[in-house]
Amino acid sequence: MSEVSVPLPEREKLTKKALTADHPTWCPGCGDFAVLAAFYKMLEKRQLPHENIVTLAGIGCSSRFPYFMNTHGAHFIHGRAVPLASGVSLARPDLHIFLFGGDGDGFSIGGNHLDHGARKNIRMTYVIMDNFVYGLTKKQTSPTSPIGYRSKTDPTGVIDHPVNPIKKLIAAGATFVARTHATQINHMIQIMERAMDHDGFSVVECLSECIEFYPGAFDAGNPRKGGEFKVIDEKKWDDTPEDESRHDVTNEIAAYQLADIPFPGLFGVFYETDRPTKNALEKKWVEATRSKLGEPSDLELLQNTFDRMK
Ligand SMILES: Cc1ncc(C[n+]2csc(CCOP(=O)(O)OP(=O)(O)O)c2C)c(N)n1
Ligand code: SF4
Ligand SMILES: [Mg+2]
Repeated sequence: MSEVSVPLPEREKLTKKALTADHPTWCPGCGDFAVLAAFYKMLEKRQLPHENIVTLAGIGCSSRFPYFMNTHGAHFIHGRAVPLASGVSLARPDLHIFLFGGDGDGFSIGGNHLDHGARKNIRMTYVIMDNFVYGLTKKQTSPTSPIGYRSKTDPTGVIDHPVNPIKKLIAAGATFVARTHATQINHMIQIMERAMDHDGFSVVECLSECIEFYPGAFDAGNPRKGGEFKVIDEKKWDDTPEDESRHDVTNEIAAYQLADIPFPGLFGVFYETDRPTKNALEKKWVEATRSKLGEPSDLELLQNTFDRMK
């Protein structure tokens, strides 16, 4: 009998409309709207298979992100987006895993998970929407709140030294570390795209203003508000004398030095390196073990495990 080939239906174009779920519930003027808009635009540009996109988050205003995306997704436990994403990424390497969340979610309660996801270099793209405050719970000090900021937990002004997200992420072992600003839409798209293309744990700190509890926090990095948006001048490797002074993104020490420039600092890619992902290492190990055992099926492996417990 001859085989009948059934033509696959034409794939529909991935549009903002197709990607949109609920209408965002953020306060009017919140920087998070722009991050969402940049993400829509990046996905429209790249036309990833719709069914392969996963959007995950912890808890916070920024972490409401997955509600507004018509993709696979979950709004998970506060600070636990990285462990959840690690499981999804390792089990389904064919999917694009995107994480969105806040400075509190990422650097406070989730700080330890962030460190371990980074050092294991598990493939995912994490956008930390940093507003220097806990927005959802109405104005507590966050790990990135600057000294002097008056919050409900520091009514006389913050006295604790804030986290430097870029230095923390590089030290933790993240293999792609970048910074952008929610008022710079093209820069956000460009950086998210590069982060997505990186094979490993990629993190983007995106300054995203909380208009309600920290208005004006990032004006110093916004030219429309009299600030300056200074982009990292990356090496082009073009053998020109001016290239000497440009930033080599693989140079960890140079990346720390750039990250030490006082606020509003620089924007762009600080650090990028190639290191085997846990996804690749684990795959190799699983394949070697399967081969040693005579290529059992998943069911046989499960059955053997249960049999050993008897
Ligand atoms: C285990 C646990 N502790 C505390 C909270 C309360 N809580 C919810 S969101 C949040 C912080 C949110 O701040 P951030 O991550 O910066 O997000 P933003 O709202 O600023 O976007 C806190 C403390 C919680 N939901 N669960
Ligand atoms: S409280 Fe702040 S972070 Fe939360 S939605 Fe409103 S403006 Fe955005
Ligand atoms: Mg916050």
